[in-house]
Amino acid sequence: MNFKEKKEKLFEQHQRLITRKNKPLDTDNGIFKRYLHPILTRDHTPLTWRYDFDEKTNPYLMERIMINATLNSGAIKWNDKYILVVRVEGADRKSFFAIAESPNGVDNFRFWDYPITMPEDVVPATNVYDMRLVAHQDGYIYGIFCAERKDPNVPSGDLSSATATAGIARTKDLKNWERLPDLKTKSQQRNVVLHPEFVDGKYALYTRPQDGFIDAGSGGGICWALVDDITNAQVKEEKLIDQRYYHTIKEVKNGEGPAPIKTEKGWLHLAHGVRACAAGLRYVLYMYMTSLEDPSKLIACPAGHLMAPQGDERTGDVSNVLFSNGWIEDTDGRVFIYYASSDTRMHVATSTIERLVDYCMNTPQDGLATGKSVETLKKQIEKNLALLKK
Ligand code: M1P
Repeated sequence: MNFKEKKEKLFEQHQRLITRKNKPLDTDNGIFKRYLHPILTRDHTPLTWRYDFDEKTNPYLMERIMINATLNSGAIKWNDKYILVVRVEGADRKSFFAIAESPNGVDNFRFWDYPITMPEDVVPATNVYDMRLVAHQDGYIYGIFCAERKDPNVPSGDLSSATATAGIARTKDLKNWERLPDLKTKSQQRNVVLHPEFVDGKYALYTRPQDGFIDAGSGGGICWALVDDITNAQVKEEKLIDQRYYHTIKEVKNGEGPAPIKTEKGWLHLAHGVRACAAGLRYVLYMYMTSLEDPSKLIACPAGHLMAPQGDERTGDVSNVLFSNGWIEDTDGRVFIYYASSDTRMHVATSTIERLVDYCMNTPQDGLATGKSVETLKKQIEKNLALLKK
């Protein structure tokens, strides 16, 4: 094949992949539906990012800039399009943000020509990732993300100690981003999320205080903090709202997913929980609800996970991980849950507000001990056997 033929073949294959129709899987647990294909993989990224199409400088038509993964994406419905701000990770291990849009939320995701140019804070970050997109009451769309830097306080030979801070940026058109100063907090922070409404006239944040870059340690869980000024955001006090417990899916760590969705019954939250096992850390998705009157007050916490890695989702760069930082509530009540598997690729699952609220309010809580779990199970069996005998 000559250069021209090879190039045409590449474009044909790419077009076939990005226009592939997706369909819900047959399995249905009544809560959500998974889909057959991942919605974004590294192969979905534009060929113009990866290849130099000049035969003189690239006679072998090599991939000059390789992409490693497309993962943890923020989401928003904007101008009738389902928009993801994707964490794209290059082969060089640097993540950056790029927008992919779809006409229907489940397939035909296409990247915009250029990635986002994110302005730096005073100290430039080595890496940025996991943006949560929030259309705030103040009229801006905010993107809060993790800004990672080499820890300046370790000996020069230590090349793996890092610091995690919440980077804050805002936009009106998703193209031009204004970077605000990073969030100032006592501890390191990842998984910081902006609440979409003012609370007592202040900006409200979900935080996840950490003892170090990886270790959530004494942080306790997902917290809540009010901030006077988002252009110079400072957390003075954090209130624990979703606590971690021994021998649960969130024993080691948890973190807020996307910004919560407001429903008639309360704020609907999606989060990730982490536990340790012989295979390493296991990340699953779980839900909880907080009160409309006081969004920092827990009103429903179904036991266990909503979604755990399944089938091909189990393996990837960081295996046994589901992570979500984006979902979209549609005008007809459908909810598109965007999640990444094993830090490698993006998927969608669909549900509705009604189903997710029902799941949160009517799934038994975790009794935190095996005896309690058996009691809960027996009650359901007893009820069913009586019903089935009629
Ligand atoms: O590798 C799994 C996830 O680990 C981190 O999440 P957390 O801070 O909750 O441990 C993040 O680096 C995330 O991007 C990653 O998916």
